[in-house]
Amino acid sequence: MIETQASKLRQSFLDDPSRPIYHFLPPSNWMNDPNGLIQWQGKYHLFYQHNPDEAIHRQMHWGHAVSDDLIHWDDLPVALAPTPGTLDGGGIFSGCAINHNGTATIFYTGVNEGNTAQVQFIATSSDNLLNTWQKYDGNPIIKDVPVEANQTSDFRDPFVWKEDETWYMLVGSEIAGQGGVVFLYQSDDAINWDYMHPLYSAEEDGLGNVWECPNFFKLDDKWVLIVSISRNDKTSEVVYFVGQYENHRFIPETMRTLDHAYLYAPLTIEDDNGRRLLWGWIREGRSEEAYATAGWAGVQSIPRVLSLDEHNNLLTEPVPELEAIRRENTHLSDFSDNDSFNIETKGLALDIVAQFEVNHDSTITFSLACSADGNIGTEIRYNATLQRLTVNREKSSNNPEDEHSNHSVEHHLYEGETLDLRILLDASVIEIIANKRTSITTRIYPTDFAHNFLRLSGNDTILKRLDIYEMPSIWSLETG
Ligand code: DQQ
Repeated sequence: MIETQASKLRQSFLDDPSRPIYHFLPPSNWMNDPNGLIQWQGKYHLFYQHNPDEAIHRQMHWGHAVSDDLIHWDDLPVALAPTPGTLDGGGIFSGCAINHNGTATIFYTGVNEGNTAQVQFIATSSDNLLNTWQKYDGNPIIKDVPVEANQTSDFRDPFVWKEDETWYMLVGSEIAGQGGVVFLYQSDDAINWDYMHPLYSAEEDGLGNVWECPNFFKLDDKWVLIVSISRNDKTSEVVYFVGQYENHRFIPETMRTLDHAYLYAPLTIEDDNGRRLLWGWIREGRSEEAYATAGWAGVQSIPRVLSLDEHNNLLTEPVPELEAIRRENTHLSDFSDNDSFNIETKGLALDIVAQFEVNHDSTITFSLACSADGNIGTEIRYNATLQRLTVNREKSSNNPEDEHSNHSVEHHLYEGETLDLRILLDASVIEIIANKRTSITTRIYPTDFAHNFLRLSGNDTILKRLDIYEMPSIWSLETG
């Protein structure tokens, strides 16, 4: 019944050219952060910040979907809804899930109706599909913001892990006048929690006001702290620190940006194969009016496998499971030319894998989603002289209300390295990952598109490999 309703809703958006077909998004309405990721009895469960009634960020619930392969998802009923008149009456904000001695347990932030307090809640499920959840009678399990925060309104997004027999929790917050912080708690039973101290905090301005959605985990022989930085000027950024963890204090060695555009509030889990997987919310780049009218907003990234290199770079790669759904392939290798190569494809759903040998004056440009008259198109360009990767969205659509700003970041190649690009284009979504370490995830809203092009220029710029796969819809829907 629920599934039928969900597929009817999905069906109703089939003619919307901006709606992705191989990325996860809810049947309709609003979605933001991934929540409560857990592999339970072999199946991957994705919960997500969701407004089931409209396509705007209001009255947050946890939506729910389940998958066997990380790519195809079945919609399940909304997992958690606010209880009016209680401390989560204003919304169920972000959090995580754990296996607590065989019981699936969710940790989330409850927001009261006046939106003046954020407190930590738990809920448990006793059915195998995690369809139904019971909020714990003794909620909230953590009510007061540590005094040193010097503020009482921002305190959210619990992230829980186990070391030996002890549970630890991070909660994102702000130390007023100083900046973002992640507070550390410990517990023997995952219900009663003792505050310890900040695991880490911003030591200077510029690292944001509130740190949201913390993640903390060991990767190889280092520890990684990911925080989503929210600034009072409404800008935001996801950063990761790599360092050491001693005596329950984090000592960072490096800090870098995880994504240079729209990917926000990521959440990670370790799956049964021991892989650390990351999902991130890809926000909209069109006006609130446009997405509220469209009836849907927000997309999840394709889950990415994380690893570290010897330079403390956090490497991200779309899960290999994505490769199993690839369709027609255009393959080209050892092509070096100053001309442009026209990539003929039927739609706007592509997985592109490209490798180039570059020289000091090489320029490599993909022009995607171009209209037949050439007036519309989005350029992804690597300039080897400047060592910069740029996404030019000035002509991405002809709607001035859409965001048209460019993203431009340094991308240095190490000695002897080729330029390796992975580009996932899916209607309005573009995920670009260069050499696994520079990520630009953005949105475009063309309504008129016919071609894609690749152009190489400069001496000795060589295309080593280009594979362009057309991608199918992950939903079984009937097309007109
Ligand atoms: N989104 C949630 C919060 C989180 C923010 C609310 C990050 O829990 O801090 O929808 O996007």
